[in-house]
Formats: sequence, C-alpha cells, structure tokens
Amino acid sequence: MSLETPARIVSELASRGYNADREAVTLLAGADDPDGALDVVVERAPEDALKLSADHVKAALSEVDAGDPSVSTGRDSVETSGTKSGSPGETKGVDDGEIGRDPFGPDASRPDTTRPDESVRDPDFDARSLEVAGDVTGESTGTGEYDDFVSVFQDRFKRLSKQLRSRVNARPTSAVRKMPGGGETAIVGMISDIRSTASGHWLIELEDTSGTYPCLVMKDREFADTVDELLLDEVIAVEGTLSDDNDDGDGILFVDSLYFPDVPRTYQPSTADRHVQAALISDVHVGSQEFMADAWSRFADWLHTEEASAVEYLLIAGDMVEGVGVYPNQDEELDIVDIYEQYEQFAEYLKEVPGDMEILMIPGNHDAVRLAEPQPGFDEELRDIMSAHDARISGNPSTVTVEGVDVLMYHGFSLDEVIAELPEEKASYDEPHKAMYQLLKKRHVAPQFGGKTRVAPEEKDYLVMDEVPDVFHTGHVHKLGWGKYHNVLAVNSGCWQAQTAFQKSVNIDPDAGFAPILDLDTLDMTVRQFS
Ligand code: D5M
Ligand code: FE
Ligand code: ZN
Repeated sequence: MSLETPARIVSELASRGYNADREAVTLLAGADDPDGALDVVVERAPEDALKLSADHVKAALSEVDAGDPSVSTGRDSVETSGTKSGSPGETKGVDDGEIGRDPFGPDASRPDTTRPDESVRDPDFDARSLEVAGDVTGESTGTGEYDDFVSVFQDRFKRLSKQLRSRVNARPTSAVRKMPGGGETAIVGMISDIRSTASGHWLIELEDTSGTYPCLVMKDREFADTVDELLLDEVIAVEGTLSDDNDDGDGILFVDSLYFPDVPRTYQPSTADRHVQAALISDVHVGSQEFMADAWSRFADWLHTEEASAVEYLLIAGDMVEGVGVYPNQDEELDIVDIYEQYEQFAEYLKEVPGDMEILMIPGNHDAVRLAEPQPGFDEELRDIMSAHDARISGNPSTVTVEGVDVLMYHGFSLDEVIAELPEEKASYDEPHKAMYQLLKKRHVAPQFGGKTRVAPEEKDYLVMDEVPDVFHTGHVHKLGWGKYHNVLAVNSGCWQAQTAFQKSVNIDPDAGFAPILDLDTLDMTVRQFS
C-alpha cells in the first residue's frame, strides 16, 4: 500500500502516533516518494511533537535532498507498517469497546485508524470548503461588569428590533406614552414581564431603549394562544389600539397583532453543488460509564465503507466528554475521572473515523470551557489533545458554512428551558426539533436570561441569528428529532451515552447511537442507527 492520497498519509501518521496539519499532509502527498518522505519526517520529528507542521516536513525533506546518508528513504519500514495497518486483524471490531476501559495503557492511546476498506474513500479535496462565522473564540470582551450586561442587551435589542421594524410602523414607548387615547400604533420591545390578569387576559410589558409599555392580549383573540410561546427577554412587535385614557399617564395598548422576528415562509436555503454529505452528531460523553463505545466504533467503521463514501464532514455539536462536576453525584458514573484523560480518550475515538474527513466541533455544557454562552472554543491545551485529523474548533454557537450551506451549530442548553416553559405540543423532549423551531422564530438561540441558561456579558450578542441558517444543528437533550421550519432543517442529533441514573429518575429516555446524515446538495436527511 503506498501513500498516494492525503487520507492515507493522515492514517499512516495516526498509526504512528502523529497528527499533522493540512499543509504538512499536502507537502508529503506532493513529495516524489511520499512513503520515504513520511519515514524521514517521522524519524526526524522532535520527540515531543504530537502534530507535524509544514516546517517539520520541509526540514526533513531538505535533509533528504542534501543526501544525508543516515536518513533511510527506503520503503521497507512503510511497507511493514502498511501491511500492519492493512491487516484485517488490526481492524477495530464492532465489539471492541475495550479501549474505553484502559485509556492509560501505552498502546491503547494510539489505536490503528486504518481500515482495510479505506480505499473506497476518494474525496475531492478541492471541492471542499468549510468556513466559520459568529465565533466568540478569542473575541470575548466581557469583564463581568454590569455595563457588559447592558451592552449585550442593547445589542440584542438593536439587531432583533431592526428585523421587526421593516414589518411594522413602530414608535418608541416614550412617544407612545404621549399619544392621544384611542389611536393606533405599534411597539417593538423586549418582553420584561408577562402575567395573566384577574379576568384571564394577558398583560405583556414591552421594554425598549426609552422605557416600558403595558400591552394587553385579550383571551378571546385568535392569537391569544401564541402568548404561551413567549419567553421573557425575547424581542417582539405588537400592533394595536391605545386605551382612551392613554394621555393621562396610565394607558395600555390593546394588541391586535403580534410578530416574531421569525424566518420568512418563503426562505430558500442554499445547497452544495455536488453530492456530498455531513454527519451531524453531538453529546459523545467519553469518560462516562454510559458512553457507548461499541456503537461509536460501529459508526466509525461504517464511515470507512462504500455506503459512507460521500460523508466528508463530521460536525459535532458539543459535549465531547462527560466532564467532571457538571451535575451532582456525576462522579459515581464516571469511567475516567480526569478531564484531560477524558479528552485524550475522546481523541482516540476521533482517530477511528476516516482521516480524510473534515471535522468541526463546538463545546457543550459538559466540556472544559466556560459555561456561560457564548462559549469560546477549546483552549490550546485541549486543542493539542484533540488534534487528530486537524479538526476545526469553534465556539458555541457558531455558523459553519459547508460548501455553501450555512449550518448554525448550537449545543442546545436553552432547549431545556424552552421545553420547560412551553406547552407540550409546542416543545417537548420527544420532539426536540419543535423547540428548535421556537428558537428560529425568536431568531435567538437562548432568549430567556436569568433562568438556567447562563448568558455571558459581552459587547455584542453572539446568540442572535442575524442571518437565517439553512440548517440548525443542536444536541444537549439527548433526543433525536428533525424537521423543517419555513424550509430550514432543524436537527437535534441524539447522543452516544446510554441512560444515566439521573435520566432514569426523571424518565429521560435518550436516543443513543444514531447518526443523522445530511445530504448537502438536497438538505435531505437519513438517520443511521449504530446502537
Ligand atoms: O443533558 C442531557 C439532558 O438531560 C438535558 O436535557 C439535561 C438533562 N440532565 C441530565 N442530567 C441532569 C441533571 N443532573 N440535572 C438536570 N438536568 C439534567 P447533558 O447536559 O447533555 O448531560
Ligand atoms: Fe450532553
Ligand atoms: Zn449538554
């Protein structure tokens, strides 16, 4: 087996315990004798280098060109390793969940990632593109001061109200206060309070930069049941009629219509120009006793098959590892108690997927980054540990544009809150995509502040959806569900962790071991089961 493709080079390096950045792989692939060059590079790599860079490759290749007699450029060692990697006996079988049991053994840390059927994958690297936007990593400005909370709210209001102002003729609440009674007007505001009145109507307090104004939704209005979709701090618009006593200071607006920023019904998503697929997964939870190692390996094995040859992207929406101290009594169910060792083990599992795949990951609430959203991507230390396949790392949330398709990736912490606050038919654990529809409608991934979801003070609100995504991908609730909302595909991708004791106690029955596979050219989805 020779190393003519980047995928093989990545696999071969991984089997020898190295990762390499993209440029290094390209340089090796372009060498006259890639096999020999790889030998030299590995031989010459600094002891402590886990990841080979283009500089390592260039330095090693220049020594070969200079004719250093001590450097072996022969093929023997590669063939040995090629044969070893190619041996079916070395392939990780579907029952081999053992690497999760002994993460510390010297051999266990570097499993062989090459499958005998690697040759069925023949990706078109030139056609690939993956760009990330809306990532807070390295941009965080928050100092935790009160002023930052003011800024983040002002920014949220400014951007969401802009989306609504084109639809209604709104006035600031300070101006509405001075209008004569009985007149008609519209208000765009952030919901600061919702309560029911003694007679069963709804009083919604809307706040803008000039003050607040009470708006009344009568219980017999046809849109009265949308009130139970409302969350505090979301931005909406209302149109209505002012009470007769408006100009004496305690007026009220009787609401005739209510608008969310929303996604236009006619939204036309973008698609890729070729047949290519992305696997959307989340909540791997490596380090938990319930992590499903067998299912993961079956998934990784499947990715090496003909059937999966178009799956060139792997998008992971948070909770790579189980973490430590996330929930009370979590330690009783930990398989690996050290967080760094959990990431090391996760990296080993990542190496099981084909080396040519383009991987992007964002963190979740179990990951070792700040809990408040937006969460920055993993720090340098964790990136080094998870450097397999040169995966891209960005914050939660992030928008990743894959061959023209905008995928909004958000771990999904706020889904618990949306599900708790809204009626069953509008958001539930059994239909998590419906809770996602609500976030799309509100054009914000974590509308309610001050509840369970922690929002970090920043100058800018990274959680607003300025642009409509083509695909919205979340995880966190460990349930599989997908559907289209105004042509936007919403996918909640399940998990790789069997039911935990806590989940059992509250009747959460997770959908574990599924991989939703998205056709980027049609936005159709197929779900594969590996559990
Ligand atoms: O959470 C997975 C799902 O289970 C998510 O809906 C939250 C819920 N969950 C899990 N453990 C707990 C505890 N201990 N308290 C409250 N809610 C919980 P994940 O964060 O991905 O484990
Ligand atoms: Fe999770
Ligand atoms: Zn989670």
